[in-house]
Amino acid sequence: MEEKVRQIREQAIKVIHESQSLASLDEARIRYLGKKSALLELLKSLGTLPSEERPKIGSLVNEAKEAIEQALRSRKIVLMGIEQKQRIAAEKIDVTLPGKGIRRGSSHPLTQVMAEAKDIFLRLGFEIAEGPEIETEYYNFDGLNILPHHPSRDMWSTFFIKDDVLLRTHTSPVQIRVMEKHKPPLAIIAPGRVYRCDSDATHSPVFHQLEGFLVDNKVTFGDLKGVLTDFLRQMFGQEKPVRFRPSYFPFTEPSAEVDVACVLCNGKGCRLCKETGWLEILGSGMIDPNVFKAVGYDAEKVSGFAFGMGIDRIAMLKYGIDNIRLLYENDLRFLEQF
Ligand code: 2NM
Repeated sequence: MEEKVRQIREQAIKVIHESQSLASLDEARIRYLGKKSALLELLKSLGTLPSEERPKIGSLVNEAKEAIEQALRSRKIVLMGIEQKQRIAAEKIDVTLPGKGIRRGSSHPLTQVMAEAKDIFLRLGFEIAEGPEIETEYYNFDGLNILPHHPSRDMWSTFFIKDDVLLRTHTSPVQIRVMEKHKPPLAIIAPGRVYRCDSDATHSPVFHQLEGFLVDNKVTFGDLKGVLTDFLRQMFGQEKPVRFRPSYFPFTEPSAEVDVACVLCNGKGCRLCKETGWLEILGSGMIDPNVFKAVGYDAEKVSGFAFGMGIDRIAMLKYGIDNIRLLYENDLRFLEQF
């Protein structure tokens, strides 16, 4: 009997020390201390022993039970420590690992060129004005001295929405609206989308313009030349030759178109500049007295210059883009280059 108790006690403690998880430790507890354990069976059979042996065996069984309970407690502490370490190791996050890369977007080439042009004029003291893209014939034509049956009205292939309502063909209506509301001195630029019924490699039915004007007492053609030359040098490079050529617009008199030396051949002559050595960049002129009359200014007292340029054309020249559609198709293989 004594030997049996000793064997159970040794085996239980061995199994407890070798158990590798809290779950198997619990199995060992049930096996050695549970209702069906050998130790409990022994205790139940004490009655079959001679009475003088009972206390001795009884206390041996109790000692074995306590020793097993003690072994369970200490093994439990060890296993909880191991399992916590494993859990922490499994949950560990290396915050120094490189993250998943985020694809970075970039602004559209038209947005970039527009921002560059705006910045130059803002530094020169101009302010930005905006206006509606759906306009009336008055603001798009008549107010600009483009009269109803004047042949120059054909210069702008107009999208009409209905009689007297159209998509603006230039941003000049913005300037008329600003002049109607405010008195000189004024230095304003009007950037924005404009529409013309025209479509080929270099013309899109929707495109972008930046127009502007400066009105004050005694503004001269010299002021026009100074401001526009400075703008073009900032835009195309300080050394780039610039030239002013006489031209015609209904809303300016005199009028001039402004060229810069070709961005490809710098004046030698090539396919891009059609062998002229020059690229036409903007239109300009001294605002016609009829425009001042239309907005209620005294044409005897104020004078001013105005100008306009196509942002799409400048972007195409600057980046060597040969088809305007590329600017509107939003093909990422194209846009990712900017
Ligand atoms: C151009 C060329 C020349 C222009 C004129 C005006 C206004 F409203 F002040 F009369 N705004 N824009 C103008 C002048 C536009 O674009 C080629």
